[in-house]
Amino acid sequence: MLRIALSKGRIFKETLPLLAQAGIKPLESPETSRKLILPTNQKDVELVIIRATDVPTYVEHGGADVGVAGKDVLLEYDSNELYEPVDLKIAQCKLMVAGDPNKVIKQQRLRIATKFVNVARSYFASKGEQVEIIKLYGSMELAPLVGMADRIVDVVDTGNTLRANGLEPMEHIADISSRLVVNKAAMKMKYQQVKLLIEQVATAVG
Ligand code: PRT
Ligand code: MG
Repeated sequence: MLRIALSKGRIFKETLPLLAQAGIKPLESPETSRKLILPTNQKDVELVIIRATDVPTYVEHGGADVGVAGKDVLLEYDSNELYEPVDLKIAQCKLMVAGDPNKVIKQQRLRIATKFVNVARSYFASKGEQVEIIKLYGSMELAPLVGMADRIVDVVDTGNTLRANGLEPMEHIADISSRLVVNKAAMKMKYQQVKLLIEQVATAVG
């Protein structure tokens, strides 16, 4: 059995055509099914549907053999135990520092609200800036509005969410796309199956 970890939403939608090119089609949709394990048309391939931020954890610990995760999630997870053989070029966005550039900042240290605490810490450290990191799990845009933070670090696509909340993209940290990730043991133990999947998916990406 080859188990593939995916998150619902944009990653699932954009991975589906790539899996189809590898001959893999789920028998149910995660949007309508309550099942966490979705069988596919190939009896030795199944999909597990989990939170985007849990994908590297499942793949590293063998809960899944392979998975699809955003580079933002992988940068934050920061593991040496995952292979990252294919850039799928899907779910593209940018990791950015954002804020209200017109707002006067009184604190000596910038207060940064983010769910990407490791990425934010190392980004500001690389600039030689001492900052205070405030960990959030979502809706980062709210933190500057209520005066809790001076900046956020978040993924930005169109920037509409920032603008709708009076914020602007200010500094570019990294270009983001989703990656195929592979468990190291699965790479050895299921070499033929994993190698074929990598090749077919890489071909589908073009
Ligand atoms: O939703 P959940 O908390 O479970 O996890 P998640 O938000 O990480 O999952 P999901 O499915 O929303 O995102 C999965 C991956 O998609 C992320 O890890 C990124 O790699 C990638 N991606 C691409 C994005 C976006 N584009 C994106 N626009 N992830 C999130 N967004 C957010 C953005 O932060 C903003 O809040 O979507 C909103 C709209 O963006 P704008 O800039 O177009 O307004
Ligand atoms: Mg989301």
